Amino acid sequence: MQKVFVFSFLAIGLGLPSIPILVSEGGILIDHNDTDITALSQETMQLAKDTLHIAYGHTSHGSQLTDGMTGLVAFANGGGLGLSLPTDFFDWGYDADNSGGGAYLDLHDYAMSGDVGYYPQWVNNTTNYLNHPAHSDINVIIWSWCGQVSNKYANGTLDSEYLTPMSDLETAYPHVTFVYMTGHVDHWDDADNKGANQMIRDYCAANNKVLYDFAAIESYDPEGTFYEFPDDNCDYYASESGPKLGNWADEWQNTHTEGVDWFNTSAAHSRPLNGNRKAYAAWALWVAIAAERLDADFDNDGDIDGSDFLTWQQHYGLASGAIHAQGDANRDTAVDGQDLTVWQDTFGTIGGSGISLTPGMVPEPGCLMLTILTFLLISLIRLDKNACSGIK
Ligand SMILES: [Ca+2]
Ligand SMILES: [Ca+2]
Ligand SMILES: [Ca+2]
Ligand SMILES: [Ca+2]
Repeated sequence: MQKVFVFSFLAIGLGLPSIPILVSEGGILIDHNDTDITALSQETMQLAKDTLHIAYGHTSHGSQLTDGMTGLVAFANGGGLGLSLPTDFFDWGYDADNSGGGAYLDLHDYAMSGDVGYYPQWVNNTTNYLNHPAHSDINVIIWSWCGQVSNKYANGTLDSEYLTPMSDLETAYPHVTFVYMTGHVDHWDDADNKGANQMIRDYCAANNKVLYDFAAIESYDPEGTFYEFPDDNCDYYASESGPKLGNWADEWQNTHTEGVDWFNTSAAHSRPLNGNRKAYAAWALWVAIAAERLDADFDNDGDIDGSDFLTWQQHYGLASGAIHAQGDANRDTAVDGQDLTVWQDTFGTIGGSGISLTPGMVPEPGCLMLTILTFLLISLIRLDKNACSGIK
């Protein structure tokens, strides 16, 4: 095993991956600016399929993401938006035993009953789910709102029944990425709805959280036009109490070609185009999470260098219970060759985001070679130790 590992390390190329820059200091924001599915590379989407195991709890509004993701499969197969990917590339489903091997995105839909509006049920459902041995592979938890976000804001419980419990779960399950969401837009309770969603945005920005901004996605049409007073079905109004002016999704769909520019899909309480955009943003979310989870900046000082390598080396061989700061780059709770691959692929980059250093900042090739030689020496010593223990 050890020999195979050493040679496979030598076989690894030195090229940097082309991961899009969606990550900053551990935080991820997915909103209306992340609704161009053609901007996501096959390589980065495949990384999400290869590495993410997602559990999703939601009711009707939240199904816009998954229904849209289902419709996207055939739309892409038909070359919609000019997409040219392998057949069924966007396929997804619950891969209970992970035998799919990345052939489709492992997403357990309705994994936890109810939605995030029901406290403390959603917290208990999350812990019960994650504590079940059959779900030990789950590394992404995502919850959607129905319509309760405005009431919680009005009642002053949005923090105690949502933000704080989410943060507590992150502390309790450090190997899991938790996705925050804003609630759907609500023209009929405009002030509380805007207040609630802004409170969630501010909290996520201040604390480097992962946010899927559901409300922002339905406040803009595909041209980027902002609608200040929209409703969840894409109607837009002149003001909080003013007349209805139109429906941005219907208007866009009617001036564009179905099957080419957009696809028909179920989108609960809304229009197909809203479900399309929820699906595109969901894939941007999976890509960003997968990129962020592959992080070899173990000492969290903003770069990936020899110091991070030494961290990995010191904890190499931990088979379970490892944390990121011990060299677990892919957060599978083990420190092994896969983590070294992440370190090696992102060596000389800032924070694992795929942002390359400027030429003058790139470490000398000799520095990298020295590190590799150090690694080989360590490996040979380990080989020797293993051989001795094997003889005994
Ligand atoms: Ca699975
Ligand atoms: Ca570092
Ligand atoms: Ca450093
Ligand atoms: Ca690992």
